[in-house]
This record gives sequence, structure tokens and C-alpha cells, in this order.
Amino acid sequence: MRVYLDNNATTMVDPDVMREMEPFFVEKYGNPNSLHAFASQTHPALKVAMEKIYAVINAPKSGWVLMRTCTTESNNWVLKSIYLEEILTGKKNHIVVSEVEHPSVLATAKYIESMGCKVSYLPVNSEGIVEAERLREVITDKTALVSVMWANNETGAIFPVEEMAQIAAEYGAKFHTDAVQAVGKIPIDVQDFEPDYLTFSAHKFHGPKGVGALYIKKGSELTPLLHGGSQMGGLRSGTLNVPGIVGMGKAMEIAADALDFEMVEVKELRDMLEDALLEIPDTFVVTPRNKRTANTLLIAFRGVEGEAMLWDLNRAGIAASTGSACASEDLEANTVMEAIGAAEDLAHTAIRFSLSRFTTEEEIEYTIDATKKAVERLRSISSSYAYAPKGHESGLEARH
Ligand code: C6P
Repeated sequence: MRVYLDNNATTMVDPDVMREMEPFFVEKYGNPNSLHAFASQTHPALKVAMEKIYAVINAPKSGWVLMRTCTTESNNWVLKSIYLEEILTGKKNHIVVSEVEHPSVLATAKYIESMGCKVSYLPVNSEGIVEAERLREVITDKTALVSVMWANNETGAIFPVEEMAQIAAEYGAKFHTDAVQAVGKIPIDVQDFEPDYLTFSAHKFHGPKGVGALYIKKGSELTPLLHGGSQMGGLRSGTLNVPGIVGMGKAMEIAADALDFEMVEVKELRDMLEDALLEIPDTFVVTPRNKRTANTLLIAFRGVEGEAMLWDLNRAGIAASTGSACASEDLEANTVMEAIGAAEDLAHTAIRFSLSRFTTEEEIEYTIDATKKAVERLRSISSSYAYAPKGHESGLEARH
């Protein structure tokens, strides 16, 4: 059996999305900015797709939804543009990010820091959650931007972005949230708490790779980083990815319709997996279930090196991960496990299982069985497990 449980890294394209995209490769391939029928053939589908994208996040007509290649691009744009406009000009001198942001925010923040900007890194609590009150401790009227993700990619932990956006506004700072792990998993309404910027990618909710969106609130427009043509009002130049945008629109529409299914049925399967794996002794989960997205489980098996576990799972046909796919080659400990202060040996044992609406009960049963066997095998050959401190001495408790 082959089981895909790495949906926080990327997802399968929904066949209905694929069908919607198909005509825009060979049949209707005109550049939408050209002045002929090949171009205008693409306009109706582009318009419909954009309307769907605006509708699912409830973006007001006054705001911008700019189509981009991915969340990495959008996150870079937000941070670097704020640096150019607010920091380099001397208006402000500080930005705030969390310690557990994706590398596309963290590495960009570090780059900006190397250019002389002050950067504060908000810590997480023992549940892997950034608390809004921690923002109050560091924010000043010289803070240009607060950038905190909506849902964490490793634990699924949902952060109090509404409250943080409010605090940022009190100090005259812009607020950005990386919502790539939130869209399609929890309701999104940008008119609810009015972030200045919200970023996400289609490939996380069964849309195509290579297309993402950046929502910008009216009045918070950014300096373009790609100068060129007049596409997207000149804010984002470059020929539009027509099939990608059409696919993203369809994927968003389906994800919005499937939101209840995601929050109830996918959660049931995730909980089934979690309950069964927590029966294994010396097994830990960081974030409580009601504080994370329904599809995600980050679980640590003491004495079982994460990479060894992935090897066993992969041999059984199961795809999982030790955390963020971008960091999988460095063999570093899991970012969130480190941020909550888990002991070094335990931090290396975290495995992320991320489900989707295509995951079946049969696949979960198979995964439970294979994971239990792998833990047993790997612990039997683990010299560290025999001597490792057990149970609550780790500073982590199993959470149900
Ligand atoms: N996280 C993961 O395995 P792109 O690839 O640019 O569309 O998305 C980047 C990105 C940005 N923010 C968050 C919170 C993310 O989770 C990701 C992608 C994958 O966790 C691949 S590294």
C-alpha cells in the first residue's frame, strides 16, 4: 500500500482542478495581456478564478489579491519591501517575527537584520504557541512590521493572529500573516481582523504548484520587487500563469466547500492515528488537539531517530516527514521541538503526519500498524533508548 501523509509539504492536485486547468495549456494559451482573440479567450476564466479567490478569503474589492509563484516569494516581498520603505528610509527601525516561522520569513528576517534592522523573535510556549502578550513586550512605535504565521506547518498550532494584528495596529505597525497552512483548514476572513498582508499557495490545498497569492489591504501597497510590465497593476510584473491561476481558483472553491469535511472527518482520522500512536510508551505530542489544524500530528517517539523512522515508514510505502520539507536535508532537530526547549535527543525524534481529504481509514489503519512496528524495531536497536530519561522528565507530556 502507498500512503501519502505529507500534505503540509504539498498536496495532490484534485482531478477536478486538473480538468479545469487543461484547456489553458494547448487550446487557450494566449498571453492575457495581448490584443487578440487568443488572449481574450483566457479572460473569462481568469475573472472567475480571481472572483473565487477574493470570495474564499472575503477580500474586499478595495484590497489587492496579487498572483505570485508561491508563498516564499510573497513572504520575501512583504519583508523586503517593508525594509526598503520603512527601515532604510529611517522612518522605523524594528520588525517582529516568531521563532517558528517558515524559513521564507525567518531567513528573510535574518537578512534584513544583517542590513542593520532590529529584529525581535517571539518565543513559543510549552504548547508550541506564540502568545499575543509576548508581542506587547517587544513592540514599540518604531516597529514597522509584525509577521506571524496563522497556522504552524510542523505542529498545526493555530496562533492568535487576530489579537496580534490588533496590537500591531495600536502601535502603527503593519501586520503580515503567512496563512499557507491555514487556507482550506480553518475559515479565513480578512475583513474580520484586517491583516495588512496575507500570503498562501495553491499547492497546499490540492491546487497546482507554482502559483500563490498575496492579499494586500487598501493603503498598505508594497514597493514592487519585480519591475517590468503592467500586469497586476504594475505591482507584480511578469506574464500571468493562466492555468495556475485558473487551477488555484477552482482549488479554493473546492477547499471552501470541503472545509466542514476537513474539520470533522479529516480530524476524526487524525485523532484515530493520534490515539493509537499515543498508546506507545514514551510518546509525546506538543500542541493540544483543539489548538491545531485538523489534519496535522507532530509526534515524538523517544529513542527513535526521526530519519530512521522515515526510512522504515518509506519502506512500508508511507510518506511522512520530520518537519518542514525545506529543512529536511540539514538533519537539524525539528524547529518547534527546539523552540519549546525539548531535550536534544527528543527534538530529533519528531515525526509529522499530515492528512488530507483524500486520506482513507484503511490508510490510517495501515499507518498505525506500520508505525508501531517501526518504533518497536528501532527502539530494540537504539542504545540511547535504554538509558534515556523516561516520561515527564523530558519536560513534555502526552496531550490528548
Ligand atoms: N512548507 C513544509 O513541508 P511555498 O513552497 O513557497 O509555496 O511555501 C513555503 C511555506 C511558507 N510558509 C509555511 C508556513 C510553509 O509551511 C511553507 C511550505 C512545506 O512544511 C515545505 S518547506
